[in-house]
Amino acid sequence: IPDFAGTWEMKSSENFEELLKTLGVNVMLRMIAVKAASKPLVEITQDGETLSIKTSTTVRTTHITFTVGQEFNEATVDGRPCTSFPRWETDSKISCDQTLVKGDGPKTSWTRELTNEGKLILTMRADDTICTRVYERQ
Ligand code: TDA
Repeated sequence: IPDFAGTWEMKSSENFEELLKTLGVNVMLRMIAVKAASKPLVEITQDGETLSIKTSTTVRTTHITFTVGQEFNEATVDGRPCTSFPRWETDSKISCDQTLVKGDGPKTSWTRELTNEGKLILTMRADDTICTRVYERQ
């Protein structure tokens, strides 16, 4: 099992605003979100296949805890409650499909992968839009 634990800072981000656009977030909220999301702090603790991920920004802090293979509740990037199902896509990559608790919206999911170089790659997807963010340990 890969070790995701650590304090991570973001080194690059692609398509974050496009993702919000696909999710239907209006231009004013997008501006605020893009600025806030440019400097996230990600703190991960891990116990076996149970991960706890705290993501802090100036406008929103989220904290999720899940065990790979078990459903949990979280929210999509635009803040809609969803049920998530994380599973191993490879030895070092967790892939998580999300289902909205109510209403319809774009199909969303995320992946978190640890590379051989010790980087953490987060992807977030809404329909065909994929945002990729690369983190390194602080
Ligand atoms: O883990 O790097 C990550 C993603 C961080 C996302 C931060 C989102 C900040 C605020 C979003 C507000 C959305 C408005 C609808």
